[in-house]
Amino acid sequence: MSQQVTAIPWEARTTTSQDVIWRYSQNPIIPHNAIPTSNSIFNSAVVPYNGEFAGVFRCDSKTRQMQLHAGHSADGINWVLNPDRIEFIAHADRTEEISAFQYGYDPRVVWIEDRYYVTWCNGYHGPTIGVGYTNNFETFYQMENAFLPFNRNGVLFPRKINGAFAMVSRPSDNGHTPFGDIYYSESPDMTYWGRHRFVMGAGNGWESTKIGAGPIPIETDEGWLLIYHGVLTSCNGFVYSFGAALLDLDRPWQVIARGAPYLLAPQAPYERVGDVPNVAFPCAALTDADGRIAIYYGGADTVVCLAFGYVNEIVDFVKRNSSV
Ligand code: BMA
Repeated sequence: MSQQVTAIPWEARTTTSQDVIWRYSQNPIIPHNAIPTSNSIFNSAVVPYNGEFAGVFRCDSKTRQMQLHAGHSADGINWVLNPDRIEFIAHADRTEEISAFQYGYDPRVVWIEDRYYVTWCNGYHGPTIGVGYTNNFETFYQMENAFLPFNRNGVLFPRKINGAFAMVSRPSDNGHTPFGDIYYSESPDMTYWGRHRFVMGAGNGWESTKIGAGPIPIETDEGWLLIYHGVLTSCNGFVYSFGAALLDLDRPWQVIARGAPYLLAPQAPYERVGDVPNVAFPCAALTDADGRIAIYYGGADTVVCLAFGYVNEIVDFVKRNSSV
């Protein structure tokens, strides 16, 4: 299974941009109605696959069920999504009584060792972290949930750390959680998770209500680059922006630096207007050998968008503007 891609989506920074990352001029890249049954398509995860790209997409249906669909793309921008939702097959150790599908949303996807793992917010008496895998984006297997409810934003690291699978997550409640900190957990086998560590909590301003990990952390010489969403509570409700932090490579619960300003806040029309206004919610990022990064994020819980930058510029920004 090749992890190499010829080219990630890219558009150069405009001469007028003063920001660390910048939006794709052709946003949104996936409209709300890309498949006949969808009310909205957003908060989705993509990876390199066989020289092209594949992904798992959050498609809320016209009955307003939160569902996961597979998709493929030659260029990472133009996507063909499967009109039928993913029907997970129970992995060998998964017992019947937890197999019924309630809902699935906010997927993340990562290649670790021999397969693509998928994590998502899985309905099991409330939201918790579902774990599954695929090798071909056609057949998907579901393993045990990683945690008890309630939990959201379970994001795997792309390799074992200290011999164990590693994941950050955000314990929560069964509603529109008005709190939320990021924790680190590890597992010898992707089933039993423990050794939980506090990573970081809600901060100032744009991230004052709650935070949650976004794309799969990116390994750099300076630490794991964690792009994460932060939420503030305005008089009109939650506002979802995203920023970045650097975590220690061997002890990722130790925060080396945390950018005080956001990287991107909902300011474009497709982030401000939609089913849930004022949301920019990242779930995936592609990087290339030249240090470029393409960040996939949901706009206003309605569409999929792209933003671009350079990994080293984001790392420098986080270090220069660190609040820790
Ligand atoms: C969170 C999740 C996200 C969503 C966000 C804003 O709780 O449901 O999928 O983007 O709220 O509505």
